[in-house]
Amino acid sequence: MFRNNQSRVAISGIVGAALLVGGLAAAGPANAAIDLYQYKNYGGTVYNAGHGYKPNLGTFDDKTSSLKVRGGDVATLYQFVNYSGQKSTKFSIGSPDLSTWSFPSGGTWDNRTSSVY
Ligand SMILES: [Ca+2]
Repeated sequence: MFRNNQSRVAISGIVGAALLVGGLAAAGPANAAIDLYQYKNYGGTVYNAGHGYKPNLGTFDDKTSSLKVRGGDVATLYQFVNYSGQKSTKFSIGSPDLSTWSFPSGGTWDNRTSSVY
């Protein structure tokens, strides 16, 4: 009986610590996430952009062709790094095909994204 109580206390302590760490790490709602995809219809390589705040996509620069936005996050795409250049509409669900979103200076948003907020 004593042993059972001891392990119960230990387990609830671990769960409490994990919840605290998760709360501190998350900048948005739990399970919220922005995923960028290399091809339309969420195909090819995926780049997990977390909650956004990605000023430089590195090797994924100008590669995004579709995106998913989950759990209450909102994603704005930018033409250049550091949230500069043209910016997209605010995507709250995402888009299966960025070639259907026209770019202000001509063409589309396909393969144009360099940063995500
Ligand atoms: Ca770009």
